[in-house]
Amino acid sequence: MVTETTAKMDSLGSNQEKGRPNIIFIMSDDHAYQAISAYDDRLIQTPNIDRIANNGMLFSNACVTNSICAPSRATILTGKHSHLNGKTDNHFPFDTTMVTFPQLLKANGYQTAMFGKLHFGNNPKGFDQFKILPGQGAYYNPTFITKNEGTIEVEGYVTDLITDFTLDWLENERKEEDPFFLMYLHKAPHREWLPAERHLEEFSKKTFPEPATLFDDYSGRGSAAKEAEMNLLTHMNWSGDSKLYPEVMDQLGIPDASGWDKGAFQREVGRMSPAQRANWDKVYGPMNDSFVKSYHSMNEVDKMKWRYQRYMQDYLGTIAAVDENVGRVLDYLEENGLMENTIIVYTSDQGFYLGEHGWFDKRFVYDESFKTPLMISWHGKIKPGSKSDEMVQNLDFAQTFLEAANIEAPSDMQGESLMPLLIGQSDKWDRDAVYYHYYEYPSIHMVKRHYAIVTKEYKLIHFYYDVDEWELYDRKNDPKEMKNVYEDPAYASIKKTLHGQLKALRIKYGDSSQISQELLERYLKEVGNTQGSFVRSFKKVGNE
Ligand code: SGN
Ligand code: CA
Repeated sequence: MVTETTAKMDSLGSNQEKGRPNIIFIMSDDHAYQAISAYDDRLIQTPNIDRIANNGMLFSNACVTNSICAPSRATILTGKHSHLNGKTDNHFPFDTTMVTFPQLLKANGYQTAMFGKLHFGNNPKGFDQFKILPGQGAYYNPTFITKNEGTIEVEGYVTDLITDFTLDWLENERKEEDPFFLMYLHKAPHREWLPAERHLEEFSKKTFPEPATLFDDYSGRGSAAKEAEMNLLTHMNWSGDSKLYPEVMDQLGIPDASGWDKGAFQREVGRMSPAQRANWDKVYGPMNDSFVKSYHSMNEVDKMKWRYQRYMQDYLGTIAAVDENVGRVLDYLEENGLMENTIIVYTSDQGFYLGEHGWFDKRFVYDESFKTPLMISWHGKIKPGSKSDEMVQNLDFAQTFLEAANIEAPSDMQGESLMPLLIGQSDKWDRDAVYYHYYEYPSIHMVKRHYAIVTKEYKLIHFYYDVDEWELYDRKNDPKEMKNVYEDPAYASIKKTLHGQLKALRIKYGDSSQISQELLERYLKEVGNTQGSFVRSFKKVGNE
């Protein structure tokens, strides 16, 4: 019997074989869609990233299955939800026995390379070449783990260096005769947000509009939002994040509440060469001086406003370098005739809070962290300037790329190929709900374990483990997600329908209370239940 795939593979003549597209997967770390001008130009202009949207399709409802770094990457590479690929949180290393789509691309004649942040606790499989950051990596003079040269220390700024490696591979290592798959993975704009020297001054002078919910008191939500430790005023590090010199904290009597605030500053700023440090001090010295002068007259509102501006200056400053460097890569592709048959993706491992609900960080299924930027261009296949509001997920990349490369996807992958949407056959796309599950708790930022179903109209969430709370949001009428309507009688029938749909989705994806329980026990055994900024212990309350 001839299977569909064999037929597909047999029908590929050598010319068609050559016609298989190259794929460049550009992903930044923690890049909020609010900070890409193709989505929203109030905070920053990103003309180069926007080129991908202008040449292709912009997705306004792209989302992740689990809003945290390494789990998102594992979902991307395996095409499976966290409970099946095993990478539920940042603590456990990736299970390298999992099949990933780059392995399949490589086995089918693709050249494969990865540069930048992976965060798996082990090296990637299925890559001809890689230079990756150990763990989170550093902004200044970072270390890289390489496939062929062991560990190397490189002088320079991380975003520029990852791009240098990428361009060097395209120019000097890539063979013209075979298609390639390239993962170009930025560390920026991950915490502690250190912009490149050339952007320090420019961004330190900017003032940014505040989000409407900066002073959210979480009154319309349950205990998960109230107990999370992501607030700009109360949980951000003064030195590590807001870049006060440690001695300024001492001088002003600001305590090191997290226990690693000053250490975080030293870890990053301490890496700079004397010349880099001198440029840094030129900008951050005066900023520290003026803060010392005004600190004692500032009330809590003033402090929150100051911290928001400092946060945006540094966070967006790191994005300026990402945008410039994406431009370098796009220019190279254009100048070398590679735009013709290359799929270019720009995305992030998840979204991020830029002061909405008073927060930074991610993890929640609430929109700013659940959604993620996504734009894809492919000359001649995707209509330039097109848009999609379909609920696509990071779960879908593996099957999309395998289909583009004419390779049959393993039957246990759980996504959907985006191909119908990309080529304008949206009638062949029928997903109406997605599934979400976050696990890393108790841990830094203290976002409780939860799972959810999300449709275009509603979001039904269950927080479990040390609580047993449900939340329901009306996404159309309450887009900022300020009011949990779970107990509102007006939503009784919607609630019932969503519960049924959630149950069906969990069965479809193979998730269950039993699996959650096993994963919880694994976590508590290995990580403990006293993580977070402050030591505490937990009593299990809710069955999920
Ligand atoms: C670090 C950050 C956290 C962040 C996690 C996970 N603190 O611990 O704020 O949530 O990484 O981020 S830091 O001060 O050490 O940077 S993730 O992108 O890797 O998931
Ligand atoms: Ca991340």
